[in-house]
Amino acid sequence: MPKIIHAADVHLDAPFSILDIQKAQVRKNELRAAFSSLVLFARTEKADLVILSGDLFDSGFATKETTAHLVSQFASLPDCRFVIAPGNHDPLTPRSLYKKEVFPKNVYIFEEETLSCFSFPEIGVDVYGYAFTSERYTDNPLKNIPPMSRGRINILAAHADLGGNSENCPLSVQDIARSGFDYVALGHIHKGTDVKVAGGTYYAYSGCLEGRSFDECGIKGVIVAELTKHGGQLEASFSKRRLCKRHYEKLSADITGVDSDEVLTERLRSAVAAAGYGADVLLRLRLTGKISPDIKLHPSRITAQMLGLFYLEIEDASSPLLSYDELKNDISIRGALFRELLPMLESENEEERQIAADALRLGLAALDGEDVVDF
Ligand SMILES: [Mn+2]
Repeated sequence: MPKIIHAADVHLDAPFSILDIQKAQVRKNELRAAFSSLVLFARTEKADLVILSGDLFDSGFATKETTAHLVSQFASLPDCRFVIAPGNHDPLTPRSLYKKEVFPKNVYIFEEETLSCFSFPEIGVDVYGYAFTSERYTDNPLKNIPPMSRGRINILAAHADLGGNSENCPLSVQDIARSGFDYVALGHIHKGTDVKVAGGTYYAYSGCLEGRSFDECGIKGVIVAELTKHGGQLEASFSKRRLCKRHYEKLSADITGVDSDEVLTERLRSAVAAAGYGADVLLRLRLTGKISPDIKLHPSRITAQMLGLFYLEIEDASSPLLSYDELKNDISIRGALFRELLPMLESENEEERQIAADALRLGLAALDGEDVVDF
């Protein structure tokens, strides 16, 4: 039974612009390492075939180290076939890396916009596919499907936007249902999907190999497909495997009742632990809840290291705990201050709410005769 690994959207040499230079370099190396993990995984799983459904490179350029690494990785597993369908980030142009580099014999790259096929009779698999030849692809590659051999396992490697009205090869589920392929290995959408079935064709996005920003949260990896045919009848089993080194996540923590920076740190530590996040996580942490107006917290002083994370961004969306009704009806200058700030306190803009909350806290403290030196 042939074992097939489906991966996509590695985006080698992508920049990691939100991180500092050092961490960006770590992540760049990890992206390259994620590819090595894929090859190591293919080796240990004794995979017959690895399908890379587009955007292997982030752009038409890659460093010498990256391309050399890639070539040596492919060469290290000569018994495994690697099939590449260039996507919108790494289209097959005359100047592309796919043309400039010399890849080993076990690497098969689609070069045409129309469907073509790499046939592997020794494992009973035919892989169909096409290439983006520029950043745009608005044609439908499935409008002319060549006749397939029903006894073979027929796979389509497709960088495509399923259900999308886009310039990146829009395909519909109906296109897939009508296609007659056994499995459609999709790339382009970085959030992986479950394996679904339409008209007898299985299809899935593997998602990217390694998240690169908070738009790409969650565990990333590959799909392992074991497919076999008996008398033209398909038997299929699929599983997902984590391959990412680290993952991006978003989390909310209610900090109601917190009355000092120490308690805040503890509260956030427990929230992070409860979510099961550690040194492999880049976290965007949103603080919610109500904080007594006479307490000034400094969430920006909490570091990733303090919470045992690789990277941390804190977004403070907490609001002051106030008796709004009491202040609203307060006829003194305290009430006037509150009423003046109310539109800002209820603003959609988080920064504005925060400024108003600070202004109210300091204002009320000043009116109470307190020392209002802040920070
Ligand atoms: Mn992509």
